[in-house]
Formats: sequence, structure tokens, C-alpha cells
Amino acid sequence: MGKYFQEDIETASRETIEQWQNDGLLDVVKRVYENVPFYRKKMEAAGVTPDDIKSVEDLPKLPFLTKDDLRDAYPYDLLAIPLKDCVRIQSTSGTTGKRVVDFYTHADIDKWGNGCARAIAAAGGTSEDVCHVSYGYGLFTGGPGLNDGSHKVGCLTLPMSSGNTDRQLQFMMDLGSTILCCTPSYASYLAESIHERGIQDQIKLKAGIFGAEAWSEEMRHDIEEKLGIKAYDIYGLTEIEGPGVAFECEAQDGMHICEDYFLPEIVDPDTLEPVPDGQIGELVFTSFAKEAFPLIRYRTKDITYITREKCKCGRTHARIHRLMGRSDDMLIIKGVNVYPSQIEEVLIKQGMPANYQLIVDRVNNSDTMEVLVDMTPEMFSDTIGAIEVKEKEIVAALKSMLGIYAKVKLVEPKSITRSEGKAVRVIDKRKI
Ligand code: DLL
Repeated sequence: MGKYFQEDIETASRETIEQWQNDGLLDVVKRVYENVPFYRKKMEAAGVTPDDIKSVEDLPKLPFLTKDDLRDAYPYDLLAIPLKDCVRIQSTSGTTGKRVVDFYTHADIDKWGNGCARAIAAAGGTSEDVCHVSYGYGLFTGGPGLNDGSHKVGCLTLPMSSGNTDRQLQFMMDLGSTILCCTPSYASYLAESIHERGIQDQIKLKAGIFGAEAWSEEMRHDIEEKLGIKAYDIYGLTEIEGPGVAFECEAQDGMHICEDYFLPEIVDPDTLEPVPDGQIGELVFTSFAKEAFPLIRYRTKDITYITREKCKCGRTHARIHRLMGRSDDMLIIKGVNVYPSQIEEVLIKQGMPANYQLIVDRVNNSDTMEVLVDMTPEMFSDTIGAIEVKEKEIVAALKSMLGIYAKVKLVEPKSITRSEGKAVRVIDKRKI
């Protein structure tokens, strides 16, 4: 299972995991109540004190925390330890409003590295591997997180960061990269560039660790086929830590949450009541093992479901299913809920490249949706008639998946900007 498989932790019994989480919850509630006035006020407003929390069963008594709370508390008001004991800051990639920051002690960084190392090991990584990290480095957590994980596993680490595709491919060939870490949209772009240059035989990749944005099962198959690798999903968010909060194993059947650090819940996003395992809802985390910036019942807005059944790989930590997207990414078009990942699924099934853009507008009081898709170079040389036929096929497939009409336009290859990080798929003119 790879050198960094932490067997005693990752295959612990459910009773042991529950014990860690009970102890962790009691400890963190006490810590924040005593040290973080922001939390104490929130708990007092909810009429709850640490004495009311005796086990994980009491979790619903605690108030939720939202991104707005984090913005209100920016930058220092949620710190649970003196600033002098923190050694690192990371921040969200958000482009609007106040940024959200996360603080780390040495121990927090060590645990974060463990999560990423587990992810690399679960993808088959060992000290024999060359781990090519093309997530951005800097305030974004992707690069630093996978970098630490790669060191822990003992891989030769290539801190490429994002962008400069020519240089990425040159290093990939020269150094024989075997594991690629980047967003799925950038992996797709790299795969396309490798094919265009005809350099497939010089690429030694065997696995990819892709996350930071929603992607479909169809996109996974497409990347796996084009790069000749196994593609693994990895999940995380800055507020909780960064990548490695949850990761896929060889079974590729959901992402194992590092339950020795995080306590997950799934709640109904409308009623905020917990829902049973297997039911779709919003993912909520309590990061009880964090020293500097522990969060209690943080609403991620990410939509998924959870299973606690033992996985085929032997790991016992709960799994979250591939994310459908964020509740705030969900578009309501003509009253229908649409996730961009559903459009992606249809396009790939129709043999189209995964590079697309949705333009949503309101004309004469009615919502409209237009899907722009890059053509493949082969299609570009087709007759106009053949392109129109393909557009009609995609319109029909979207209608059958979503139940609404979307205009479809195939555009010249590469006219839609390729993403080197998180792809921007939606332009919602109703909000402009
Ligand atoms: O995206 C951390 C990360 C880096 C995860 C590298 C995986 C790999 P943020 O920029 O704070 O952090 O964005 C977090 O991205 O709430 C999800 O909505 C989305 N996201 C992250 N991973 C996945 C995934 C990083 N595997 C937000 N599938 C999260 C779908 C994902 N969405």
C-alpha cells in the first residue's frame, strides 16, 4: 500500500476512531471556550457550555460556523493560541470579499503533511517515485500541502507550481515524473498538450492526485485514458487545513477522511439537521486536532454523502463520495438545479473535450443557458453540417439529463482559455 500507509491509524476499529473523536471534541470545545472570545460568545448565545458536551452525540448542541463568521473574525479572532506559537499562514483562493486565513503551528503542519502523505501512499507512491507538484505554491494550500506529503513519503519532489506548460512537460520528460498532482482541469490540459506534441512515449506517469475543484467520473476516465494513469481524487479546504482532509485509495470508491484529525457530519442544508449516512447533504467539519485554528461545525457548502463501511482497501476511516459541487455553485436555471459537473459529464460522454463554459443570462424574464465547447482539431476540419449535427446531439443529451433547453455552440479549438489552476466554468450574467 505504499511506504507512508499509517496502518495502525488508517485501519483502526470504529470504536477506536469514535474514542479519538469523543476525546478530541471535548478537548477542542474546552480549548476554544477558554481561549477564543469569539467562540465563547457564540456558544453563550446558543446557551451551551463545555459541560454540556459529553460526547459526539452532543455535537448538534453546538452552533455552526460559516465563512461569514471567518470573515468577521479576520484575521486573528479565531486563533486558539498566541500568535507567537504559529509558524505559517495560508489563505483561500477567493477573489471577492475579505480573504479567509488559516494559521498553523509546527504540529498542525506535521499533521497536514501526514494527510497528504497518506494520499500519495494511497495512490501507490513510494520513495521510488518522482512526485510532480503542479498545484500553485504560495498562499494557496495545494502546492505546500502536497509538497510536504511528498517529502514524508520520500518521493523526489518537483515543486513545479502551476503554469508554464512547456517547462512542466520538459521536466516531466527529463526527470521521469511518475506522480502528477494538480487540478483535474490542468491535468486534462497537460494530457492534451502531451498528445499534440506526440511525446506520450517519453512520459512515465503512473498516477495522478487531482482535486481542488469538482470533476466528474467521466473526466476521470478521460484523463486516465489519455495519460495512461490511475487518477485519484483528493479533497480539502483552506479553512480546515488544505488538501489531504480526504483522499481516494486504490478502490477509487470515495475519499477517506483523516478521522483522527477531523470529525465529519452531513446536514440538510436547509434545515441544518444531521442526515443519516448515505444521504446527500452539506459536509460539516470539526477540526478537533488543530492547535492554532480549530473550527467547530464548519459548514463547507460542499455537497456529498458519507459512508462508514469498511473499504475494500482495508481502511476504516469514513469515506465521502465524489463531490457534486458546492451548494453555492449550484445554478437554478428555469427553476431546475444545475451543477456544472453535470454538463461536463454530458460533454465527455458525447466525445467532447472537457473544456467548456456556461453562460447564464435572463432575457425577457426567462433564464437562458448557453454552453460553449471547444471543438477537437478533427472536428474543426469537418463540414459545417457535421458540426451542426453534433451541436444538436449535445442539446438533446443536455435536455435529457437536465430537462431544460440549452443552446450549444462548438467553438474553434482552444478558444476557451485553458485553466492552470481552478477552472472558471460559469459566467452568470444574472448576477452582474
Ligand atoms: O482547494 C485545497 C485543495 C488543494 C484541495 C489541492 C485538493 C487539492 P480552497 O482553495 O480553500 O482549498 O478551496 C476549497 O474547493 O470547499 C471545495 O468546494 C473545492 N474542492 C476541493 N477539493 C475538491 C474535490 C483547496 N476533490 C474548496 N472535489 C472546497 C470537488 C473540491 N471540490
